[in-house]
Amino acid sequence: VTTATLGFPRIGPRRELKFALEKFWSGKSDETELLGAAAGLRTASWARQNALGVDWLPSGDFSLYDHMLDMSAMLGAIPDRYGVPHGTADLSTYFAMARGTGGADSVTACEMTKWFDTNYHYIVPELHAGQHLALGRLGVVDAYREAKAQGFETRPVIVGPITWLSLAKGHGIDPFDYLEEVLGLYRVILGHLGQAGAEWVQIDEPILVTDLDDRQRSALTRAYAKLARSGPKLMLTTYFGGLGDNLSFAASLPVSGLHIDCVRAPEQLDRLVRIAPKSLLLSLGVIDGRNVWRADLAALLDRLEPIAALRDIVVAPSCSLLHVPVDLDLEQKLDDEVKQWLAFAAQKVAELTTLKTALNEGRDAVAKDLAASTEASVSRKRSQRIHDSAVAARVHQATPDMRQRKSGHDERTRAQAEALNLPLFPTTTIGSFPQTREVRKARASYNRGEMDAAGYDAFLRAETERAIRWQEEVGLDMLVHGEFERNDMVQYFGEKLSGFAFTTGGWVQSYGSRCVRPPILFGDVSRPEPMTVDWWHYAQGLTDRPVKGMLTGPVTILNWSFVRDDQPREDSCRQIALAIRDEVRDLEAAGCKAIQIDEAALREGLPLRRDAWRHYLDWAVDCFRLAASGVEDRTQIHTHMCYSEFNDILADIGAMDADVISIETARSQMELLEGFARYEYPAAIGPGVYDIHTPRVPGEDEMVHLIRLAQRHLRPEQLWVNPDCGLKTRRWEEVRPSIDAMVAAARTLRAEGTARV
Ligand code: THG
Ligand code: ZN
Repeated sequence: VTTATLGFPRIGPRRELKFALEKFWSGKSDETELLGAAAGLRTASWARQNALGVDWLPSGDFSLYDHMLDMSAMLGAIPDRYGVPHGTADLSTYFAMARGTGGADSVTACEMTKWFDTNYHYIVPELHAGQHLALGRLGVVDAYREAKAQGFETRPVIVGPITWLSLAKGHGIDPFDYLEEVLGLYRVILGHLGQAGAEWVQIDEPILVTDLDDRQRSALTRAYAKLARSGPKLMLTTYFGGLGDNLSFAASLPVSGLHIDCVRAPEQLDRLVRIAPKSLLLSLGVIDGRNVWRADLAALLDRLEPIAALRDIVVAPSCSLLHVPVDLDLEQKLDDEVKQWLAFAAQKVAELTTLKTALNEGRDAVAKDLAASTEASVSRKRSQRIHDSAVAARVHQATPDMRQRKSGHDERTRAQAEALNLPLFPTTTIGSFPQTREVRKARASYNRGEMDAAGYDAFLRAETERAIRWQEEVGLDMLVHGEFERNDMVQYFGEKLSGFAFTTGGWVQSYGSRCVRPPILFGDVSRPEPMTVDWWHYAQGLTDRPVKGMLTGPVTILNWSFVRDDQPREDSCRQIALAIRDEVRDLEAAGCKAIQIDEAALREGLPLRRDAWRHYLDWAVDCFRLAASGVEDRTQIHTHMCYSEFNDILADIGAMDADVISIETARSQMELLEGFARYEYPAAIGPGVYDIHTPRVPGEDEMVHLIRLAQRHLRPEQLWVNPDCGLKTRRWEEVRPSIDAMVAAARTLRAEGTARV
């Protein structure tokens, strides 16, 4: 028995990569310094995993921005607009693809989207008709050589061709038209790795855990027939779920090893062992790479010992450790009880070594480690901190009428019109305003204890007041307080709810240099006291215009947290929903007339397999309704959703029964609204009229144009005017003129509308 890791976090234990990248991008360091920092991180990561006892170290798992982008660069899949027709992507092209460039000859970045069902984003490969693919600089070969020179024998990692093609976007062509060309390049890459000395290569095909069509299957067959004879042995790696109906297909591909996810899909282990030929090396992903819980090692050994007696196996995390924080030992503020239940990347690697030793030498050889693991697992099962009978009873007693607004849309619309008295095409924003350097500096200094609570509070109040005054001046109709007091829309609520623990350094890469610190949902959830009412109250006290109450919805809090693995996700979600419901009612009681409950991550939480969608959507919508339905007809419930693909879940968005929904549509030119119209969506919609994901300031004309397009599909009374997402990542220099133009656009159309009447 040996151990492997499929990938280690790249950002470094203290986000060293983030700081090195941002220093380089801002011109304060040069390429040499950036690449030096990156090399230092790689060496440290190999040394650390090696010291912890990993037999199969990965190389090529590190990336300066994203591993999909690295693959695109190696295949020379560089869209024409970057102006390197037959060349290699140098560092500036690489970052231009990732982030776009500013200035006169600016180019837009490639699209970015979620990596399967994780909160990690990859850069979407683009393929055009007549595109020239050519071998680029082979970063993975360099990484393999670099490790070897330092005395580390590694197993290089690449994204597999069928996953790469399946996630690519074809412009006027089908990416699979490029199959043969891509396979030819993969053969060359594998050949180079073999020549450099790599005996094995890890080739990641997570697409195998999704529903495959015939074309993907035949492409897989074709690909592995070809690649199996390219030099190194292949460890075909699958993760994020079970192979399901693709299991025997995957096991029959002509590869030398197969990795499966035994955490998300433990049931596939026995099936695979039964059908896999002895010559196929099995790599079993038994340590959870998507969550932070310490494993119950004795229970795992019960499962693994009979298998290890029959054949050679590799024990591994379920997927790359990219999705968990680096090192639990750096946490100083987690209390000891919760801390002993957790394992971050480094601790997970150590767990693998314990498993391996027990399997090779017997449990006695690691008796102490096994006892500690069992003790932690028993302590977690029995802890008073986890089980709160009042919470369980409340979920159990939640009735159907708690999920139902008092009246239907028409009546609510009338009551809200009277309460709010808004013009046609009301203007608003999604909630957050720029988190400037000053805001972040004040928060950091407060967190370090340098600024006292009173000083920090005064600072936040001043920022909020400034934001309110500015919104009045610019003429927005429904205001927001700006969320200056919040770090992250999920973390903020996690810190206020019981049942959540939070880390000081538990960062996980979201995209490029951006990271998040997901809260850890460990126990039953309740709300000790109101979380947002004071800030809302303060902001509303400054103005006569309505200020929205701003909350994060239960499904998004759940999807962006590390969640319990000792009860179904939907049970945890209902508990969060009831806590949010309390907050909604408190806001209403304080006089708030419009409350936005964001479900940014509802769409992206969809299961990878279609047959699991129905169940997920049913409980997700149920949780939203549980959170939102406790108010009077006159109280307007808003929601916001990111990631514009909604056509396949429109009925469920309708079933959420919000009064106003704001969505991303600016980049798709309102196409999305066709679906809403066809579905006869009854409520109001704020289709984002400009894309906040770029620094570009939109003109009034283009927004007028977009709202006119929107009116082809929706009644004027149904339309709100807003940007397509929150403004926290933008600068005030961009926000001011953009919102100015947006308000002007709404006024232009209002005047036209009145003229027509
Ligand atoms: N919160 C959480 N997850 C998310 C988003 C979010 N996933 C999807 C999307 N939004 C990702 N977008 C971002 C945008 C900005 C940042 C992170 C994810 C960001 N992070 C700061 C950084 O890396 O410097 C740290 C933020 C902090 O101080 O907490 O800017 O909004 N959970
Ligand atoms: Zn959004």
